[in-house]
Amino acid sequence: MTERRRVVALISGRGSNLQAVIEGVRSGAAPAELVLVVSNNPAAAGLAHAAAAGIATAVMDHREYPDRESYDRALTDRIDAAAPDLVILAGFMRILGPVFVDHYEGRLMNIHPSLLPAYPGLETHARVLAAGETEHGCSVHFVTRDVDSGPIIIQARVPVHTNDTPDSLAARVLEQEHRIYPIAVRWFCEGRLSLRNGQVLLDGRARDPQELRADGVIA
Ligand code: NHR
Ligand code: GAR
Repeated sequence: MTERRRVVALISGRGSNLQAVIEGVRSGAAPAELVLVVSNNPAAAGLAHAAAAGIATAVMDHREYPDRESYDRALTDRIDAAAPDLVILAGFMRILGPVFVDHYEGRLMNIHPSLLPAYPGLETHARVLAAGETEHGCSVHFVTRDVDSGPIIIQARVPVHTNDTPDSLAARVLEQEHRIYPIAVRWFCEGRLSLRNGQVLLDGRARDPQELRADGVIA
C-alpha cells in the first residue's frame, strides 16, 4: 500500500471539481487524503461540500489583504501548516504570484476549461463559440508563473454543437473535467507523475501530445 498523500484544494465557487476529487479519493481510487480546502470567497458553495465530507476548511478573503503579495504569503503559510504533498486549484479564480508558484513548483496543479494552449484566461466557452471552433475541452496542467501555460498532464475533448450556448458547452466540458482531474490527482498520489525540467513525466516517460488528448481514459 502506498502511503496516502496529503492534498490541499483551493476553490472560489461551486466546487464541483473538488467534489469529483473527493469522490475519487473516497472510492479508494487515489491514495490521497484531502487535508484542507481553502476558498478566497466566503460564499463559495464548495466549502459546504468539503465540510460535509469532513474536510477542514478555511476562508482566506483576498479583499482583506493590502496587495497580492501579502495575500499569497498568508495563503502559503496557511497551506504549509497543513503539510501538503500536492496543492490543487479547483475553480480558483485568483492569479497567484511567483513567490507562491515557485514555492509549490511540481506539486501545484490546475484544471482549466479549454484545450490549452488554446484559450487561456477567463470566459473560454463564449470565446470558443465566437470563434466557430468545432472542438473544445479541458486540461489539467502543472501551474507555472505564466498563467495557464504550465506543462499539460492530461486533456479531454468534446465536440462543439452548432446550437450550443456557453452554458450548454460548459456543461459538456465540465463532465470531462470531473473525469480527468481525479485521474491526474491519482497519478500524482501514486507517485507516478512528476515535473522534471519543465516536462511532465508519467511512469518515467514524457507525455506524448497525442496521448495527452486521448478521449479514452489513460489509466
Ligand atoms: N496562477 C499562476 N501563476 N499560474 C496559473 O497557471 C494559474 C494561476 C492562478 C489561477 C487558474 C486559471 C484558470 O484555470 C489559475 C492558473 C483566474 C484568472 C484571473 O484572471 C486567470 C486564470 C485562472 C484563474 N483572475 C482575476 C485576477 O485578477 C480575477 C478574476 C475574478 O476574480 O473573477 O486574479 O483559468
Ligand atoms: C470549472 O469549469 C473550471 O475549469 C473553471 O471554473 C469552473 C469551476 O467549477 N476554472 C476556471 O475558469 C479557473 N479560472 P467548479 O467550482 O464547480 O469546480
